[in-house]
Amino acid sequence: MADIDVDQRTKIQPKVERPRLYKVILVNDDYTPREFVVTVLKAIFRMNEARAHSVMITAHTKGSCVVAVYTREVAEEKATRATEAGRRKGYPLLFTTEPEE
Ligand code: TYC
Repeated sequence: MADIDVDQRTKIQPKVERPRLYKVILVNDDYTPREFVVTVLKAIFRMNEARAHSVMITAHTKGSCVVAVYTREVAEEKATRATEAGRRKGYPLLFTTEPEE
């Protein structure tokens, strides 16, 4: 067991990378009712009415808006659930994800 002479006082500190985070982005369209967008933001992203309304209006006026930032799995799961909520009602509502810089 004494093959390798390792100095026990030398602590190797491997660099621990933080998991990359992903933005969920709300994309504007001309058909989904504003109130429905607000309802989805409240239900899936746990926003209050004022915050959900503000995010919806930003997407409406600028074309898109960052909703929140999560680990990749959570971001993709929430974006998919939110997009499907619109699809079930026949709306083209779209949430996408993209990695943070
Ligand atoms: N533009 C839509 C309308 O005027 C409302 C809307 C806002 C839709 C934001 C999608 O991401 C969106 N009814």
